[in-house]
Amino acid sequence: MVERLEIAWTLAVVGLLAGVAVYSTILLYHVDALVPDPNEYVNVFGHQWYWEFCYPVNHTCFNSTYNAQTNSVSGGELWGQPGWIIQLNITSGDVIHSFNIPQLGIRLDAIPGRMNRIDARIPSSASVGTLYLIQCTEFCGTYHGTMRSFLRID
Ligand SMILES: [Cu+2]
Repeated sequence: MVERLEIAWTLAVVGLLAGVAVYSTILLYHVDALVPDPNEYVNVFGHQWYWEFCYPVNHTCFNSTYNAQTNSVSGGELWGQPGWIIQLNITSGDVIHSFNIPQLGIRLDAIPGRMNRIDARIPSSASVGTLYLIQCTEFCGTYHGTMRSFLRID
C-alpha cells in the first residue's frame, strides 16, 4: 500500500516538473522570437565608453557620447516613433558591455565577435519628445558610468 502511494506521488511530481519544463521551453522560445518585419534595424556597437549606432538602411553610423555635466549626448541619439518595433543587433568592439533601456525592459549583452538581437517595442502611448535612458550595465572600465545615451521619440 505504502509503495503504491510512493510510486503515485513520485509520478505526479515527475509529471508536474515535465509539464513546467515543456511550458518554460516554449515560453522562452517565444520571448526571444523576433518579428519578421520591424519598423527599423539598428546595429549597436559598444565601445569604451560610448555607444555607436548604425542604420543599415542608409549606411550611416554615429558615435553617441554622453556628457555628464549637461546630461546630454553629442553625436546623436537613437530615435524611433510611438508604436515602432526596432530590431537591435548588438555587439561590441572591445570588451563586454550590456545594452540596457530600463523603461522598455531591454537588457542584452554586447559581446565581441557575437551578434545578439532583440526587438525594442516603443509603446504606442509614448509621447513625442520622450527620452528613454540607455545605460551600459556591465562594468567595462573607468568610465563605465558615463556610457549612456538616449532613445528619443520623434
Ligand atoms: Cu560598457
